[in-house]
Amino acid sequence: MNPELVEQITKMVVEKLQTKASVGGEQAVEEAPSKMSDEVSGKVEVKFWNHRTDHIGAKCEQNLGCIELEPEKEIPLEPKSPVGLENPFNKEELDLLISKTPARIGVGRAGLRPKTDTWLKFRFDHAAAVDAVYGDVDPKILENLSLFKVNTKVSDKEVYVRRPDFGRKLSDEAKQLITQKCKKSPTVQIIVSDGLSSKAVEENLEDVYLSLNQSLQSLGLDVGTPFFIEKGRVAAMDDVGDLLEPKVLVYLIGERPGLVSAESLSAYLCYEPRHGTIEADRMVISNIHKGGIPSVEAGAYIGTLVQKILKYEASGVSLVNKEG
Ligand code: B12
Repeated sequence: MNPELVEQITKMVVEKLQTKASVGGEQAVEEAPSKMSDEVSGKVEVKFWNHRTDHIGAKCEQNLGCIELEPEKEIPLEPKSPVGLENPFNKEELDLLISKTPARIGVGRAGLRPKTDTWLKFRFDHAAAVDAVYGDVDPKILENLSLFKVNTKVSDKEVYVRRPDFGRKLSDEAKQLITQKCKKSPTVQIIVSDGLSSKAVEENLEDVYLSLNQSLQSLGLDVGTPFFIEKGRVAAMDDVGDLLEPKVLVYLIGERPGLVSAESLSAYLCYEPRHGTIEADRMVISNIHKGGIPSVEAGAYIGTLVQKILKYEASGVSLVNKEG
């Protein structure tokens, strides 16, 4: 996306979240970026799935870095996929259910089998998921963002899939390179990994990264030297924490593809990650993709979350406990 547009949107989201924080107290920073108007977002399609209208306004379950949804004016009654049932018992109810989920419901069947359309769509989505896991990130994207590349202890994708523990450890060469090239003890360290979807990185990284940086800059935070970890797992952040000792680490990583999206990115955050950090002290903003949280808004939002983590000197469950 064009950098000026990214800047404009980032500024708006950060300002909005901060205004809400000053008006509504601490809780407001947790709110998700809302729908941007079409004039501002240009071609950005902002669409949040709003499955649980009854939970609107409530805090997320366990508060683990969840994003709250803003109330939608009206529930779209248009079905997201054509109803495959010829004579549904209650068509209105079925349309309503379908409008609330991207899951494959109401697709009908032909005898005992799925219909051809349904089956082909399933095969297509499954192939996209496999490609996302086994593909590599286009090196041009890393070049554009000046990210140097390091490896984990994983040799190839088969090993990556079978041995998550290898993906959680940096190789010895990686440790050397990171120590040589990166600024020590930054306030914020950003790292990126293909994780379980290189497609997620290709589709979303540039926008998330740009708006995250702008958001951190506008908050006056000092950012370290970013880099890319090939075939990394979330807990590889602990090795990076030991080496660089950042206050907050933001880890942008491809999510395990589902049959709804194969290009979904997550941002895992942690205050002072170190070897031995417990999972409960990490937090995640997931579902960053064009059918979920749009990348530019996600980047801006992550910046404000970093600010909150710094304020409480805690992340994940510890942050929730400190917030009270
Ligand atoms: C696989 C998965 C799991 C697996 C992880 C198994 C493993 N060792 O790989 C299991 C079943 C254990 C799991 C558990 C939980 N999960 Co989960 N999980 C996922 C899923 C489907 C994919 C994650 C992924 O691709 N990660 C990237 C790869 C590369 O990471 P990895 O290094 O291989 O594995 C690590 C991460 O997956 C991480 N992780 C997984 N879930 C969660 C949740 C949170 C809050 C955190 C901080 C980390 C985390 O833990 C793994 C070990 O370090 C996502 C869906 C999504 N759209 O992202 C939900 C998702 C991330 N999980 C979620 C939740 C709520 C949980 C639980 C809190 C559920 C619970 N009530 O116990 C726990 C917390 C686990 C934790 N580590 O703290 C939510 C988070 C919502 C949010 N925005 O906060 C998601 C988005 C699902 C959803 N839509 O509700 N999860």
